[in-house]
Amino acid sequence: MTAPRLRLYAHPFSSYCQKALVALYENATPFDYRSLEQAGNNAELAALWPMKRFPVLADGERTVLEASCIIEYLQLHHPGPVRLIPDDPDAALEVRMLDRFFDNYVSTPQQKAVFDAIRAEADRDPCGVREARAMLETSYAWLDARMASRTWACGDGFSLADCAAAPFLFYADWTHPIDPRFANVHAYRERLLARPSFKRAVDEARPYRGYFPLGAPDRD
Ligand SMILES: N[C@@H](CCC(=O)N[C@@H](CS)C(=O)NCC(=O)O)C(=O)O
Repeated sequence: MTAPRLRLYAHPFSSYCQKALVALYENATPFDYRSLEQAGNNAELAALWPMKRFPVLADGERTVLEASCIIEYLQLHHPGPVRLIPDDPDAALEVRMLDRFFDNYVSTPQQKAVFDAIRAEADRDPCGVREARAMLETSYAWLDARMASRTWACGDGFSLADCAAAPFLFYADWTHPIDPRFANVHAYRERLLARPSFKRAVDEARPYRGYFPLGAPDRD
């Protein structure tokens, strides 16, 4: 058997990597998982992308950065039966907009709170963390109203936006619990957790839960 052409540099516990993994698993796309738990793969990642952020996808000589762009790239060059970006340009715009929402207004404040906790006491930014937590509250409220009438972020079809929502809401709830009054967000998060592609990513990340700086809750 020939080795898959695609190489994904990723860590199973990373939310952005899970976002790309969900897309790969949705379409059962063959790829070589270059786990960053293995030191040699970190050196390869650094050679491809000096920022050393992950995930990074390599396809032959081509390097693709950023989880959203990886998902776009997969649909263009390695499509499968699940269309994560709709063909209709207007529907695609809505999907990309929600993808940006989950990245900028859920993941970014969630990571702010987590990374602050691993800084030395003197370097912490309590005001920034308060602002991040307030942003998460606003995001939960906005999303709750939106999800009252939808199964997935953009309606009936699972999309790029749901690939983002799954890991970002997963860790956001661990970091800044979603209030029970946001029942539509909780129900959406549960649907995402039940989706086989994301369930697989969550299960693969289980051995690393000890890495969560705020302490992983005993659930999910
Ligand atoms: N904008 C990037 C963000 C990627 C990112 O921040 N990944 C984290 C892991 S979840 C990372 O690389 N952390 C290591 C570091 O910051 O050095 C994307 O959408 O892929």
